[in-house]
Amino acid sequence: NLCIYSCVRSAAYSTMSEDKRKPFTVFVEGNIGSGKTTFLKHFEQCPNTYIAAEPVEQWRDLKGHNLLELMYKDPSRWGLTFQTMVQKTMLDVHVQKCDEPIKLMERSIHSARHIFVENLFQQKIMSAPEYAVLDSWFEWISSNCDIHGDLIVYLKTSPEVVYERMKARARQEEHTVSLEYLEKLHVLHENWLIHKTIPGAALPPIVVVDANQNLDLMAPEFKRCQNLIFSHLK
Ligand code: DGT
Repeated sequence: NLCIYSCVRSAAYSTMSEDKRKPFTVFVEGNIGSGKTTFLKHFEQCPNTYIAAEPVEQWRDLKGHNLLELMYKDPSRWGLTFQTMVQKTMLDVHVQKCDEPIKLMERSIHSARHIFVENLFQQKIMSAPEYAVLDSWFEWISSNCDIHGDLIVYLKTSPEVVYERMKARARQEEHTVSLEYLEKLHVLHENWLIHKTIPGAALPPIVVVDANQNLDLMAPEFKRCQNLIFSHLK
């Protein structure tokens, strides 16, 4: 039924005028190692769905420079440079033309701003002038570009669980990432998506998924989100 419904929806979508072609946009958010990639993989088989992976490879190789590595090695020197690149590449993903009625994004420009930039500033790793420059770009982008989301799927984890996962996957750049860092990112995610304490951050509806359990066992949870996302299609 879902499949027939999506085909009808897709046919209707393709006859819409260009300016009405706004896909139902979902941001998949959560701590490092929370399972965002696994979640998106689940949707690869779904019809009418465009999956936008996070542009990590662009951060690892910008004309031969590994900005992700530089940021982890010396965040006070490279934090602004890295976040500038993140903001630019995430904006690219937000405004990318999408011919499908559903668009799933791994993270968003919003988490870059409200989680990572915020953390660098709060920890006094990023200076106030650097923070102000990034923030003024973020404000300009918010007013002039469509970075709106219709739903956030929050893969909620405990820092200890993602710390173990991150160590197990052993991504080269992340070997210096501490449990303490993951705890700070966790608190920022909770403040943003659960306690909703960030002033001015307009939030779409949020689905919270318990992502602490083994990712292989999460198919039913992913299915629940899939049904919910498809049910939002008008
Ligand atoms: P997953 O599939 O949930 O395990 O997700 P990951 O860990 O592959 O992807 P993600 O987005 O949590 O992060 C990839 C790496 O990039 C990770 O080392 C954190 C880092 N990262 C992502 N976005 C930002 C950002 O805006 N600022 C900073 N400082 N780091 C970021």
